[in-house]
Amino acid sequence: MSEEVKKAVCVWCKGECGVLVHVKDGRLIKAVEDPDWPRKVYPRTRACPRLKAAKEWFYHPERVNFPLKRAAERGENKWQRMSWTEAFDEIAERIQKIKDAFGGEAIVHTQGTSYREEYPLRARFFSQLGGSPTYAGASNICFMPRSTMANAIVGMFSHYSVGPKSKCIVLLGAEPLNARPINAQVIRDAKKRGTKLIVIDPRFTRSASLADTWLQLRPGTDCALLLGMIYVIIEEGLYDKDFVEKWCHGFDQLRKHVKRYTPEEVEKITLVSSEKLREAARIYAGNRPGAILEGVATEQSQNAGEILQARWILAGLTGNIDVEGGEELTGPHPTIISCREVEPGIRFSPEQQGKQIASDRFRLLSWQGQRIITENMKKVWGKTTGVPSVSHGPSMYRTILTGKPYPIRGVITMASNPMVTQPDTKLIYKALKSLDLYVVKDFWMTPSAQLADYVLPSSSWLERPILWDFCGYDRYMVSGEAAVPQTVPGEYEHKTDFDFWRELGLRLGQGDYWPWKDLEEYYDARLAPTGLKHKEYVYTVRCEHKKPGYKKYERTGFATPTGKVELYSTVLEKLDYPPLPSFKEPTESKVSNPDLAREYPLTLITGGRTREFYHSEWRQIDSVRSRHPDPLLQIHPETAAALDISEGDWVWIETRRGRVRQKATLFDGMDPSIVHAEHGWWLPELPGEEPWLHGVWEVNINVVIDDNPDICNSITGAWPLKTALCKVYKVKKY
Ligand SMILES: Nc1nc2c(c(=O)[nH]1)N[C@H]1C(S)=C(S)[C@@H](COP(=O)(O)OP(=O)(O)OC[C@H]3O[C@@H](n4cnc5c(=O)[nH]c(N)nc54)[C@H](O)[C@@H]3O)O[C@H]1N2
Ligand SMILES: Nc1nc2c(c(=O)[nH]1)N[C@H]1C(S)=C(S)[C@@H](COP(=O)(O)OP(=O)(O)OC[C@H]3O[C@@H](n4cnc5c(=O)[nH]c(N)nc54)[C@H](O)[C@@H]3O)O[C@H]1N2
Ligand code: SF4
Ligand SMILES: [Mo]
Repeated sequence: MSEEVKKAVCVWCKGECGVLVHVKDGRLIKAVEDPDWPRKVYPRTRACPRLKAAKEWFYHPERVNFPLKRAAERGENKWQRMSWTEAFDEIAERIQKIKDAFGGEAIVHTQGTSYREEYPLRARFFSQLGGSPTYAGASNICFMPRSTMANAIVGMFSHYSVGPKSKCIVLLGAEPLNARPINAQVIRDAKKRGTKLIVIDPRFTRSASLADTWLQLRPGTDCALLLGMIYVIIEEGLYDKDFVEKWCHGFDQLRKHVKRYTPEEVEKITLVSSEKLREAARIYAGNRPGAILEGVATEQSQNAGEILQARWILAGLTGNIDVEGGEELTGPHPTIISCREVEPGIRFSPEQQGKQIASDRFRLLSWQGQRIITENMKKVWGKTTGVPSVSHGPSMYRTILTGKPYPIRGVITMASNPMVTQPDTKLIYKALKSLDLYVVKDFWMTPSAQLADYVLPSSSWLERPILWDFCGYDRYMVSGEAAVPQTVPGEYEHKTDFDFWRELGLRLGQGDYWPWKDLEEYYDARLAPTGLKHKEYVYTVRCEHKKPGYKKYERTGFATPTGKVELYSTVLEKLDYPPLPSFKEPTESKVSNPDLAREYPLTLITGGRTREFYHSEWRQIDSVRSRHPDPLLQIHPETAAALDISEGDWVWIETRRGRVRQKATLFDGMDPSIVHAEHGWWLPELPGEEPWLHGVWEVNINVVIDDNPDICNSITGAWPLKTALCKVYKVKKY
């Protein structure tokens, strides 16, 4: 047969690039940039190392192609092939056994990054199981805090909504030039038009090199910095008086509250000079409309909730909300049934819902906060995006170990790799090893999969249709850019995640809840209100972005309890949190713990994105790995010299929790007291059996990071990934 070329959208990272997939005789030949794709990204799609490696990835000899069952003790890396029917039957039986002995909540789920579109299907499975509302993963530190806080303060969310009208962009703990190819292009274009760019980052990033002003703050002090900006904007009268008067709730309380955050006081905390802070506040308030693009550093902080709250207060004060080029608010898609809407967490009985781990403690993202937000949203938008509630991973792993408040005996891990991406790896390891049942569905034998009883092969985006609706937010859904057909017929025994939940559900008496026989039928059902089938949708709607209009609040009010932008948050107050944000010093810093800092004098930031890897993925793909063979620790040349460390030396990074090694690379774009380690590292080339577990104890920075619930942000549950105290020294012999 001749070669076929199919249009698709790559979802291997946040580029969402239009691609052409070449297929011959049912085999993938290559995937390349689609020259007709209307939206450009930076770096260009054609330069993407992952896309170039598509075939290498797809047919890699180490890919898991058949269901596997453990054939020896856990961690011995001995496996036996089995059929899917056997796998489903056995797993369903073991789930039933756990449920009978300990209750449905004794089986939980760990989930991964947000681009796996079908993950809300787990809610369907678990609610019908009479099971656990506990799903843990990255959600407390990635995307959910920012979207939920936006929902709480302004009643909807705006995500990277800058455009030709934007006069100012603030990058707050974000580095889109590495992490977000779509937004990187938008920012470069804006810069060319003369848009002001403020970058708030302890490191001199690629974006910082484009900035009009770079605020080089001390890690973990964003909240103080933003409160300082709020102070300046209020005291210098730079705020939008009309908007504040008509549309903001709690201005007087805010004004009083920020009195203590004078630029001079804030300088002492953040180490950003008071002049620079004033300048930044004036640029931001004086160049409207503008938007703040918050990155993951805001969420991976012990001050996460307060930082995000302050960020929205700034947007409210300046009247930047729901204006073109500012923070454009988007509602739920008016017609399409979003992936979350179709899986209402509400199906859990209140009694089961109450069993969500740590939902009493970290209340904003748990069912408690989501309930308030959902009600608000419905009032204004008529429906909700179906906000899912998020459980607290660190608390969940501790529950596995203690059996308190109830036993958890089974875990299903899908599209995540907790042994690499979740902190306190030693604790995760103990917890996973102690289970009665551990199931992992992935493409690879990851360090997490090595601890499983069953490892199940998965279909990649090339082998399954996709309807990527970005959690139901209109902006993304209208674009329709990620409605993709299956482009390569599945080979071996890869199955979609949809099939996994459905087949398991069918065996556990959930027949009524799985009416669609495959993913495509499921998408057809969700697209039904548009009158289009998934197949038609793919080719009809391609990367169009219909704007939902501006200043919609003038008609409807904001979807908050007061109908206004809540500078003073009644939602947080209802959840028993302070209604106004305050700065708290990180628990590991020279200021809060000088004794510890004597032994561990450096501040460790982790996880700045690299252009090659996506979290723990791609380490086994030679063409990608050869571009970035080792994990890198950025260290200031002066610090390195004092420690006799040279470029390329292997160094130990030690915290009070242990040590791992990475290779030193000298970088003078940060304070000498800071080092920056890459995350996501394991070494697939090392043996999978214990004690190696593919090098996870050697190079995975999360081995030395803490996520004790006692130090997590009380509002969002965030664990600190950017502020640990460490010391660094040369590896003597390796
Ligand atoms: N290639 C690639 N792309 C990715 C990913 C990937 O793994 N690889 N991951 C994806 C995912 S899931 C996410 S969440 C996004 C993340 O994307 P971004 O949010 O843009 O995250 P980073 O690129 O890590 O940039 C975070 C920046 O915060 C800075 N920082 C560290 N500590 C602090 C602090 O205390 N305050 C402030 N203000 N800044 C600080 C760091 O120096 C870093 O430059 O990337 C996505 N895109
Ligand atoms: N120290 C530190 N740790 C961090 C971060 C940091 O900045 N610093 N960042 C955090 C952030 S923001 C995030 S989002 C998390 C990410 O945490 P994870 O989501 O756990 O990370 P990934 O490495 O992306 O793991 C995804 C796994 O799922 C597999 N997979 C991919 N697609 C699919 C699919 O469609 N189906 C199935 N079944 N499997 C699939 C991949 O092969 C991979 O093994 O990491 C967090 N961890
Ligand atoms: S991996 Fe990311 S940048 Fe590369 S083609 Fe896919 S979506 Fe685009
Ligand atoms: Mo993330």
